Amino acid sequence: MSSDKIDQISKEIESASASNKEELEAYRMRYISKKSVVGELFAAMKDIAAEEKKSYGQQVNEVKQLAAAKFKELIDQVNQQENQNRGLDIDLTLPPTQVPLGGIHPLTATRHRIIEIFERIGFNLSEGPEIEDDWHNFTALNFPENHPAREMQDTFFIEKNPDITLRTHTSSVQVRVMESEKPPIRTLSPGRVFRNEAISARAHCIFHQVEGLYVDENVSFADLKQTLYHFAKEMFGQNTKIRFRPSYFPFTEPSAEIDISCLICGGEGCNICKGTGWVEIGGSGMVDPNVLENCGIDSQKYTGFAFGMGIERIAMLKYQINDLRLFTENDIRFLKQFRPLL
Ligand code: 2U9
Repeated sequence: MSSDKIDQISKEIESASASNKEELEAYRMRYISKKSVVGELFAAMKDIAAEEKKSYGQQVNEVKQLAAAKFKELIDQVNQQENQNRGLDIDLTLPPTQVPLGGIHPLTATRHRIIEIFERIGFNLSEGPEIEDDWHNFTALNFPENHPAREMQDTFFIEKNPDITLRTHTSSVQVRVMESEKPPIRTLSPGRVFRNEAISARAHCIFHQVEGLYVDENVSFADLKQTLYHFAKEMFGQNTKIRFRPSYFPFTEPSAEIDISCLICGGEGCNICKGTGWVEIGGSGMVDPNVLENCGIDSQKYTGFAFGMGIERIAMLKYQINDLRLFTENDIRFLKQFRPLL
């Protein structure tokens, strides 16, 4: 095999080109593969005279390296070319594909709005455990030993241990706040609560509450009324009216249920308010002195008001949702009716 032949192959390699995968493969077959012309140069080694073997071997190795370097260069060229071609397929004048945006869940939006309203008038947020003991969920809150709310049909107990429950309200969080802080206390506790109820359009065994507590010297029922009136107007509109109906809760005395004027008919009477012109939004009252004392607060010096609302109930009124189960079914047709994140 002559040097001329080697030179000729080198020149061929130097001037080789490829503009697609097929030409690249043809190059590989001709100059890289075992059966390539370079392969043949190696095979011819056996016929080379002993004294020339070294120099011949060097030349052939150089051709081999040249072929490999050129191959790499051609691969890069072809890849680049293909990317450019792909780029040309894109019509830049087309409108972009819409990426569907998620929305804020109506319960989250309602919780945020409630918190925002109370934070602006000086309430802070407090959180506590969902698994509670009897003291924080019932006893400190003045529930009598045989109160029906303690019974199995209303409360979930952990492994039949009557001392450990899933909290039935977030008042337990506020007991913890009073035990660890001194008045003035102005706190809001939103959270998940659990009751042993059958699931229907109007009830669920898991739902969400916001409870508020204000304890200081000279806190009065008038403060409670004004605070909740302010909340109702901010949440449901400035024309909203509010009324209090006497009620009973073990933890407040006196106690009252809170109604607002019906959002749908403005008080005229419709099927949402069952003709009364009023809809209930929660309960409230002055914190029972026993509860203050149970939490280590001097009931001679301090008074307090408290209130509680179901977040589902507020969201149902606000967005006119008529079935509680919609909140947890994750039906996209329901969820996408709510404001997107943007
Ligand atoms: C402490 C003392 C008292 C919170 C209150 C209510 C009245 C009430 C219900 C509304 C609908 C719960 O979600 S619901 O079923 N809540 O009627 N809650 S007063 O009273 C407290 C809280 C904490 C230490």
